Amino acid sequence: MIKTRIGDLIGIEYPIFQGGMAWVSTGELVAAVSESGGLGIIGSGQAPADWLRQEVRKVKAITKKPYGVNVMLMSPFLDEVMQVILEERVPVITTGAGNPGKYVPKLKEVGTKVIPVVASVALARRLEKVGVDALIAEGMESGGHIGEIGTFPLVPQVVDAVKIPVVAAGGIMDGRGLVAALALGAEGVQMGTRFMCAEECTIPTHIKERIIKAKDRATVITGQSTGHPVRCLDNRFTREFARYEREGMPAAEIDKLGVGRLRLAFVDGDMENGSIMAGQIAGAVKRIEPVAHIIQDIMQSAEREIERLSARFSEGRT
Ligand code: TUI
Repeated sequence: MIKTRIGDLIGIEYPIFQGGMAWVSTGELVAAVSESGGLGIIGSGQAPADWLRQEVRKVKAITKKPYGVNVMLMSPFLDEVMQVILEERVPVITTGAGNPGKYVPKLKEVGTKVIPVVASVALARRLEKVGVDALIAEGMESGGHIGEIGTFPLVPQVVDAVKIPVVAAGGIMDGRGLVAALALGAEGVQMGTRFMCAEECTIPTHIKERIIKAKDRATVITGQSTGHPVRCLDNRFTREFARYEREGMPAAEIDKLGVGRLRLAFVDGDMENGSIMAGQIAGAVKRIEPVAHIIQDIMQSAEREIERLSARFSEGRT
C-alpha cells in the first residue's frame, strides 16, 4: 500500500489526481476517477458558472466520494465560479494560471481544501504562507498552459521549500512515474494526458486516437512570444501560430488566434484547426481503457517497481 499525507488530507484511497482539463474533464470522467479511488477534478476553464454547477451536480449524483474543481484564474467568470464552489461545498479545488491567494480564507471557512498548481518555488512559498493545504508542482512537460521548469528539477525544489504535501505533475502516466515522483519527495501525482484517453472521457474518439498515435516529439509550445506558453500536439493550427509569431505579429493579435480553439478540438473534434493540448508523455499512452484499469495498473506497477528496485539494489549487500 502506498500511503501519503495526500490520502488523509482529502480522504482518497490512491494518491492519483486527474488533472482538471477544460472541455475534457467533465462530470462523467471525474465521477469515474473518484469512484475508482483517485481524485477526479472538473476542468472549469473559461466556462460559465451555470455549466460548472451542472457538472458538480452530475458528479454528486454518481459518487459520494471526494472530487475537485480546477479553477482557471484567467477565467472571465472567476468570481461566479468561486461562488458556485462555495455554495456547492466542493471538497477540493485546484487552481491554475495564477495566484489564488485572495480566495483562500473564504474557501477554508467552508472547508474546501485548496491545492494550487505552481510552476515556481517563489509562488509555492507565498501560497504556503496564505494557508493552502497542499501544492501541485507542475513541470513544463505538461499539456496546456505551462511554466518554464521541468518536473524533475521543479518537484524537489518545491518539496524542500515547503512543509505542506506536494503532488507532482507533468510527464507522468504510469507506476514508474509515480515511484519517481515519490522518490523526488512528492506525495502524489496528477495526470492529464493518460486520462484523456480513458473510455469515460467524453472527447471524440478520433482525438483520443491521435494522442495514442503521437510519438515522443509530437508536442510543440505555442505562445512563447506572448508570455502565454501552451503545449499542444503539432498540427495545422500550431504551424500557423508559429508562423505569425516568427513574423512578429503583435502579442494581443496572436493571443486572439487561440480563442475558441480548445472547444474546436475537444467538442467539435477538429484535429487540424483546434488546439489539442496534451503533454510530452502522449507518446507513451497506448490505449483507450476504463478509468478503473488505469488506476489499478498504476498502483500495481508502482508496487512492483518499488519491489524491483529494493531487490536490485540490495543485491550483494551483506
Ligand atoms: O493552468 C494550467 N493549464 C492550463 S489552463 C488552460 S486554459 C487556457 N486556455 C487558453 C489559453 C491559456 C490557457 C489550459 N491549460 N496548468 C496549471 C499551471 N499554472 N501551469 C502553470 C501555472 C502557473 C503559471 C504562472 C501558475 C501560476 C503562475 O504565476 C502566477 C503568479 O502570480 O506568480
